[in-house]
Amino acid sequence: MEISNKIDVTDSSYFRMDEQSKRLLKQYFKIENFYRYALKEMQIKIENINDYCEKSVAHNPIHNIESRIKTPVNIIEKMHRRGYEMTLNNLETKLYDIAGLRVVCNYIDDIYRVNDLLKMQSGVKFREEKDYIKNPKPSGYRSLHTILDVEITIGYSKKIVPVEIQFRTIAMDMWASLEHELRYKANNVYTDDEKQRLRKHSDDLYDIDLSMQKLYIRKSARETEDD
Ligand code: 0O2
Repeated sequence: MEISNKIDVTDSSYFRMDEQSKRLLKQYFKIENFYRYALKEMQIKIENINDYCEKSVAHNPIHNIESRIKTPVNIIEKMHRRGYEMTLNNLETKLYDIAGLRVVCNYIDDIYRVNDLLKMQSGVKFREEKDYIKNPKPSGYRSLHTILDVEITIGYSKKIVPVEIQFRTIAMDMWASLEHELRYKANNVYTDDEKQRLRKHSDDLYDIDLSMQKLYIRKSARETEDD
């Protein structure tokens, strides 16, 4: 069965899916490569920005980049949760995070610099931005989410493909990774006390981010004076 190459057929969520969802996944798998190519293109653009910064200001803003395609089960879950009809057109025009990159930066300023430079790149078009650094989620989650459209051609077909880029510092990434592990893997529901502790840890890490950035700015200023 064609679908078995793309999905873990032992995943019980797949068997529980209604026929419309299964049909949608079959259609999606035919265009999935557009999302893969969009990820690659966007990642190269981001790596080039990192190189540019290293050469122009002797500083690598990026610590590491991760990429992922949303799992088929999560795509269907999001379509259901949002109440969208299970059509390929809805999937293509309403889900912007099928292709996702996580860009972990060294300092908060680096996030905004790389994001600005990325939005200026040729071949990408800005769609939307959610700034959970300036406006953290009540959980304490901090990141800048930017959605950019990139035009992808495969053979004779062209598509405009959205890519979600999550920018975070190392500290924000540590918090989000551990919180994700605590919440999802254990299927955990937090008590009020645990919620407060998680929020406080996020705020403390943000203070550390600000302080590390000040140290970096001071060091850079000293180096400029020495020149
Ligand atoms: P995955 O596997 O990374 O896709 P959504 O929740 O997706 O329906 P929306 O508005 O599209 O709603 O997304 P939002 O809240 O802007 O961003 C969702 C993604 O941000 C999540 O993806 C996480 O990667 C991250 N995120 C948002 N809030 C939290 C949080 O409180 N804790 C952690 N650890 N991460 C968060 P998914 O959905 O987890 O899945």
